[in-house]
Amino acid sequence: MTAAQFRDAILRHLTYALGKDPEHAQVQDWRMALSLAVRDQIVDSWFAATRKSYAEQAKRVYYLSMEFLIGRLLEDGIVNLRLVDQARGALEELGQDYDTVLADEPDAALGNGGLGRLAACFLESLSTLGCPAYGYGLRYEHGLFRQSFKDGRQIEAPETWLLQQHAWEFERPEARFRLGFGGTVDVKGETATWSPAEFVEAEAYDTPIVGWKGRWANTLRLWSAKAVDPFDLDSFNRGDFAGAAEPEALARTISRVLYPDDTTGPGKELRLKQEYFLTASALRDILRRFDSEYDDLGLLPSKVAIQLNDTHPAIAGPELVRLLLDERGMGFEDAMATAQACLSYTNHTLLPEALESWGEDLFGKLLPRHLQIVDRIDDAHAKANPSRKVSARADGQVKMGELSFIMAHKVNGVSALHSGLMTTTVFEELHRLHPDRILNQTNGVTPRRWLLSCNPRLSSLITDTIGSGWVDDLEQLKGLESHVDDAEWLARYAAAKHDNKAELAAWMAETQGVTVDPAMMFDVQIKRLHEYKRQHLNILEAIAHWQEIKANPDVGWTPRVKIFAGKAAPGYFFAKDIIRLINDVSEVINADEETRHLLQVVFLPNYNVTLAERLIPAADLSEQISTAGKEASGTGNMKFALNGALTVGTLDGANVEIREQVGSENFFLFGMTADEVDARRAIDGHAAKAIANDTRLKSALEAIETGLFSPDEPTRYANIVENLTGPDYFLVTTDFTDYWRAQREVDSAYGDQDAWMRMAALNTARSGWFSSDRTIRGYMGDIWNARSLLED
Ligand code: NBG
Repeated sequence: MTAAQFRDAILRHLTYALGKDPEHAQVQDWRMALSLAVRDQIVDSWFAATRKSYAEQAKRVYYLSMEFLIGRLLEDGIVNLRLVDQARGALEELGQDYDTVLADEPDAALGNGGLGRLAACFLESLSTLGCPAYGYGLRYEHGLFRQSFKDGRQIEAPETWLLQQHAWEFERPEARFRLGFGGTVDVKGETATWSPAEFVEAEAYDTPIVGWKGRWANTLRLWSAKAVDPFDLDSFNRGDFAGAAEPEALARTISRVLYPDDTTGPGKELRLKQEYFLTASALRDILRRFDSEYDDLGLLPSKVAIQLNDTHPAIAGPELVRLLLDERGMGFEDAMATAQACLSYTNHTLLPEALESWGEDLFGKLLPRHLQIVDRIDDAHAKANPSRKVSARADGQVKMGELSFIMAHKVNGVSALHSGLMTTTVFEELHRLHPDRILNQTNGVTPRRWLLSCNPRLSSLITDTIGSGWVDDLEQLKGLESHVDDAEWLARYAAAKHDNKAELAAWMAETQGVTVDPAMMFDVQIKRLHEYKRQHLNILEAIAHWQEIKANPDVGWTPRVKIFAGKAAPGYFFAKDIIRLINDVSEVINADEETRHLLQVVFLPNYNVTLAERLIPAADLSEQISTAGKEASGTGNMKFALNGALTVGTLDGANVEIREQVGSENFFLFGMTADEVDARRAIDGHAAKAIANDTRLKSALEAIETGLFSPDEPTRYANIVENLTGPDYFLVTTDFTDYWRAQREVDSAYGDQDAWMRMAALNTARSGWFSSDRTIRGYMGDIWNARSLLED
């Protein structure tokens, strides 16, 4: 497609699909017209892929996830179809600025963090690899809240991405299922008839997800909740207008909001309803598609692979058994075996508070038949494993982790360390009973979005150097290694980084009113706020650093700017206090004329995928400083390394593998190991001991405690100080000393820019293994037994 053809397509859509006269079109009209022109191209490969999947009777992968953090899709589509030059040229001819038009797209924040973004990277890799697959999720009207700051405090506003038009979804009014909740169960022998008390309808919205070079496109199918009878005419006729609208409002609640929490189960009825709504709609859709092709349910496991993204869709086990047993006439044993052969489960966290469980009263009230089936599953498992102590039903709770494990033929962790810890902690006993079930699939990120598209400067240097094969064979980046000692090449690498930093600095000046010098080290920590991720360790070190600069101004400090971004769950008050503390510290430090050329702190509001795409290419230092054993994997850590930021990090999650890949000499390691953490926590008064041994830590804590950063309210951070000087469960104080040491090593390394850039380039060259293409190949081979339908 030429730029001229593209221009004509844009004009046609603007005029006839959107009904806008080019004379009066606004930026969103151009964005929509461009999107529709791009979408046309995607639809062609989408249909071809679907036809081929049917023609070959291929096995399909179904990825069930409560979150898909897809972000913007327009640039993704343009880049994957390799239409960047044409799109740019076409818009130019039409008098429009390409970047402005792209920036108008809403960022679809249908996820909280890593788990949701991983699901989005996986969809893109599944399409790139030509593996027939569907993502199933919920079409939240309101994604993750919009964050702003008032006096340093986090303010949450509802996110309204659907108010801005976008072109990516196709509503499918014909793809509807009626789902029930509550009611009664009439048991007859093995089977039962469930008569729900309440019904809601699930309607599908399809978004095509196109892979690299547009060779394949899979579907993301998101369900929206609708009332069975949207409007109560009787109430309306009585003049009760609110009552008339009530059925619709109630039903819609189910897909209205994303739970703003990625590590704690809110334990609410609505959340369980959402989980069942997603899972039950997906399973009906899967069986409907299966029925259209086959009439032998015995074939199900060879045609259908269902991946449970964490325990949120764990109700899939009992629901699939119920459908096979009560509605399809299969015996219980066969139904359970068939379901197990189709299902597999990914665990994303070891934090005990995040392992879902539901009170049996709530569970039985909403899903009475499922509770009976959970019991049968659990009994069957107990009978087959008479020595077992663990159970999917304990203390009046339905335990979704155990249930998922029992109902899956494979269970995976998301980094080598995490998968190992699963076998010795949460799933120790189940692992002993089923030693072949747990395996590891280390996370990955799609190089199309997280290098090619977000970092055009570095991408074109790479392509100039080794050709473009790296885009879908990321290990080819190894070919850069032989260039890192070529001064001229390294200067080009450094120039790309510098220009990315200058661009970010200009953006920060323009949109945030913050001035930073791109020559300073850009030290970045971006992720959800959580005590285990230890943003407070980072800010404590910043305070100590500032105090030390003031005490010794002339020792040749390396100038740095610490950049933070991330949201705290609205009910997680400690995390919100950390945000406020960082903002307060930032205000004081940035106002200090003596030091501001050496140290600045910036907290950027409303972290999302788009902001990550802006920050990561410009980062020098990547902060991956979680308490060892707590971060299951991390994926931001991979994006940073790929884009040439060096990591300061603990031996946690995928940091371990990153360090192995890039070389320990190109990674700043500090802190305790996961084993040492447990031993240290057992020591009485460990925090007090750590503080007594480190005068810098002591005085940084004192500065907070005495209200240096909150003079109008000196006790504002009493909670944080009490925690850190008392229980300090996440061992911030113990790791502080070594963190400080590592940071000073970072400083001196950064002082030698040639050596630093060489290390950065080696990080890029050696991060090829962290492509989500590699991860998805692992799932396809080890878990799904699925194959690519692309011909090479
Ligand atoms: C998160 C982990 C991350 C991991 C992502 C994706 C949850 C429950 N877990 O470490 O905290 O990278 O999952 O696997 O969101």
